[in-house]
Amino acid sequence: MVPPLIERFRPQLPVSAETPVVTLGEGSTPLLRAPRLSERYGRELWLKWEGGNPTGSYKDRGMTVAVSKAVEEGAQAVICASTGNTAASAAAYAARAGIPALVLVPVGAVSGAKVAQTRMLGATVLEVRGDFDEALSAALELARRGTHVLVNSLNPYRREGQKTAVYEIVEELGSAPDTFVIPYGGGGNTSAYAQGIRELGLGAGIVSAEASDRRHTLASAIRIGEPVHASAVREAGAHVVAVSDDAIVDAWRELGALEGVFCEPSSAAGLAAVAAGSVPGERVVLTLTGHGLKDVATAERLAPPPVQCDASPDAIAEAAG
Ligand code: AN7
Repeated sequence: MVPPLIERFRPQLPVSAETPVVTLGEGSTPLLRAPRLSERYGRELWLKWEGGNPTGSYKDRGMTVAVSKAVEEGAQAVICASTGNTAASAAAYAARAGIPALVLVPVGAVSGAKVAQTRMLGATVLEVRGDFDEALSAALELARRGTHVLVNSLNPYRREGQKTAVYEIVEELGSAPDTFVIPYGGGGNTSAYAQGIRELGLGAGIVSAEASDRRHTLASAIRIGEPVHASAVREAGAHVVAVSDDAIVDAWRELGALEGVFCEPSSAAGLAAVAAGSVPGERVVLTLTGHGLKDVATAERLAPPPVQCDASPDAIAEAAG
């Protein structure tokens, strides 16, 4: 079994022998060569497949640290506002720790699969009449009242856990890539990658790919109007690239059909930035932040439809072209 993230990176994390390790076997995710995409875009592309985490997204890296520290510090419950993935991750790690999770999602704006996942994991899910930014403000205020520990990326332990993706990539490649490319929603992951790069003393750059229509993008995970970490993203020196929904969908299909990796639409924003010619560097790692099964409804809507035919070999051979 791969070691829990906290054990693998113990010296690099703010944990002690007293910290209870709340784990589901996160981290140590695949780093995949992308031969066909490399050919198409004329550089060496790698995919860091974060859909391989226990709840299907990179959030688990930060959540194992945030919930372990919350339990160490005596938390009775955790709270978050979420576009879906933080919700599922918080619910899973809270259940693992035996404490309740309160999850606020903007009503009607989150993938149904993520809400179902979060409900199955035993969290209390409140659909807030408002957008993500308003839900986050409410979560912050409730955390300030002291009843719940906030496990959004404003919790500094989240960044500590998430920076470990950079450690894994560099360890596996044997050196730093020229560029790390990640989607940009609130910017917590950009600031985590910047911290990893700083700690390892690397010269690598970051490209953060955001939706050009932040408030209405079909990539619901990054449907965030006001990124809370915008100033950290600026200070990190990340190169912010805006990509359209059409470009995201094209990139999303390419990742599936050309490399066999079914991610969620938001995760394809980085490849869309590559396709737009906005990513410098010869060796480039694209982090695919979440699994495609996280947003089945969008796949059902946009994937090539199946063709119906009779159950005879001739009819099937003909229909298959
Ligand atoms: C798949 O779950 O904000 O720039 O509440 O789920 O660190 O915000 C999710 C964000 C990229 C953006 N890819 O990362 C939430 C939430 C996926 C995501 C992002 C998210 P940040």
